[in-house]
Amino acid sequence: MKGALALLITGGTENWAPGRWRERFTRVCPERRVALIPDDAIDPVLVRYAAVWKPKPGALRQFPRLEVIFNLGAGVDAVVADATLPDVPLVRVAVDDLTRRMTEYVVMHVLMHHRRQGYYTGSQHNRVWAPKLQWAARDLRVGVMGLGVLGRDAAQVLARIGFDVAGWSNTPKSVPGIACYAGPQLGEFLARTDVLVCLLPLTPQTRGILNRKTFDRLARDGKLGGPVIINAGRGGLQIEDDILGSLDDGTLAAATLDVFGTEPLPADSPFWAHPKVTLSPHNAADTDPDAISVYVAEQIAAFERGETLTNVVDRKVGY
Ligand code: NDP
Ligand code: OXD
Repeated sequence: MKGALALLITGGTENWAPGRWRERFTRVCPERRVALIPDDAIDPVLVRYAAVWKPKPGALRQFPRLEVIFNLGAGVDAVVADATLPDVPLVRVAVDDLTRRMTEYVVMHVLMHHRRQGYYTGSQHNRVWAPKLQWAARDLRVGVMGLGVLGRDAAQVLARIGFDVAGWSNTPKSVPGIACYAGPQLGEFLARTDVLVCLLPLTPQTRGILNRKTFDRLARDGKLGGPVIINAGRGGLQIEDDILGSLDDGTLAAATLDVFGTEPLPADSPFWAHPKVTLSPHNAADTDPDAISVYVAEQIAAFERGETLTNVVDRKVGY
């Protein structure tokens, strides 16, 4: 029997129901023991691989012969925050299935702002036939923070639709059709942005980057009557009081938020009923057990053949 795979999944949502993941992994790894921790009893010495989503801090220390940790999502902030994380390669998710789901979300919300769908939904509700002048996609400047696996695809699809798209990353990039900015060019990037899409990872450098100072630097001469933000990265990237204050004083015209500092979003959060906020419950891009279990099984098989793991996280930079 090959090295065992331990699943440590804390989710609390339908998508992260642990039994669902155990069923998929058992199917795609027929030659190895798959144990859902803590439900299934297993000798910890047999465990060589762990597939995790928000594991409890310290939980991976119980496996003395662990060789690889697979994070079942793209963002690893919750895992790298654990100072006791075993010093073995940490692999994150980067698969087409997840990328396409995120691009759908970003494109849908950019289009909703661009085509003023909130206004037309209100008009329908009030039985009002009052079309407004519609500008072209090329007249809207979209700026994507993070030109990684997800940001790059979303930026390219937005550009294909016709938007005037720029991206900002840590290191300089060249992406066809996208105006690329990096590091200290943040100010220039923000100054030409009407819709700011955030697809950054949460690291010590990016924490709180969606703050009032950032919003103040966005373009104010765009078609939407003020800049708009869309955050589908992590809640820790945003200063929530700054978003609310900026919406209320007109610094921001609207916000689409998929992620929050506290999730689930508390029932008394002002975001729920804010007229300028569109929100979703951290499901911009659901992690699909079918696609991801196959991705992990293939990586383990490659690793056991002596090949290099892909999408290994740089623990020093945190993504
Ligand atoms: P990647 O690691 O592929 O890309 C991250 C990008 O951010 C890179 O372009 C990187 O720059 C850039 N970046 C990182 N730090 C900085 C910085 N300090 N300044 C400027 N740019 C920076 O990640 P993914 O695209 O795969 O995922 C992005 C995030 O999306 C995840 O970390 C996760 O938090 C979130 N996510 C949210 C989901 C949801 O449902 N809401 C679902 C999936 C992911 P460089 O290329 O130069 O390194
Ligand atoms: C992820 C997520 O990081 O679902 O993959 O948030």
